[in-house]
Amino acid sequence: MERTYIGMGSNLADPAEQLRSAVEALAQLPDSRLVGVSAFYQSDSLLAGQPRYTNAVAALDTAMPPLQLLDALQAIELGQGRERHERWGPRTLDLDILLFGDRLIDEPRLKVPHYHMQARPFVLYPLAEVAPASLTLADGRTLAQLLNDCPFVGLERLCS
Ligand code: A4P
Ligand code: MG
Repeated sequence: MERTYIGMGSNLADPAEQLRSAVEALAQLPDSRLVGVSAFYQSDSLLAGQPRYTNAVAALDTAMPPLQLLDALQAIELGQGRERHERWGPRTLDLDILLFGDRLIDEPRLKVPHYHMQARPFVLYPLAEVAPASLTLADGRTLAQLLNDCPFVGLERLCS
């Protein structure tokens, strides 16, 4: 088993409910064990004119290889009505593989660590609830350092 962290986001069709359904689906994945789920956080979309997002991060241990996990996550997205019209468009559910053990993956369909995660408060603060502060990225920076460089601005932690 390897420890993965999954970023979850939604800004359509009752986002909190979308995330709760996604957590249930993650818990059902084969050869995997859901280890933890952060609180839900709300923030403005990075793109103007889109509804606010709700985000969370799940810790999952899995024996699936990375591309098989990606397939499984995309099946969950589709199962929850995601339609891909445009990249970065509003979505019922977005599941991103943030980290997969300590692997560096650079394939056409899968880049890990997930691009931009190092500077996104809506990724780092929920991640810190399910990962140790000593978690170290490939470039040697720890989660604690990343948080230090990423102010808690514009985030609202929802009571669960
Ligand atoms: N892909 C490559 N690497 C990965 C990975 N590590 N995990 C590929 C998952 N997928 C990965 O993804 C496009 C393709 O990326 C996939 O087919 C997969 O093969 P997508 O989910 O269809 O597209 P996307 O989500 O629109 O693009 P992207 O670049 O993932 O967008 P982001 O970065 O997720 O940004 N504001 C707030 N507050 N909260 C948000 O969550 N999200 C976005 C979307 C914009 N603004 C936001 C938020
Ligand atoms: Mg995505």
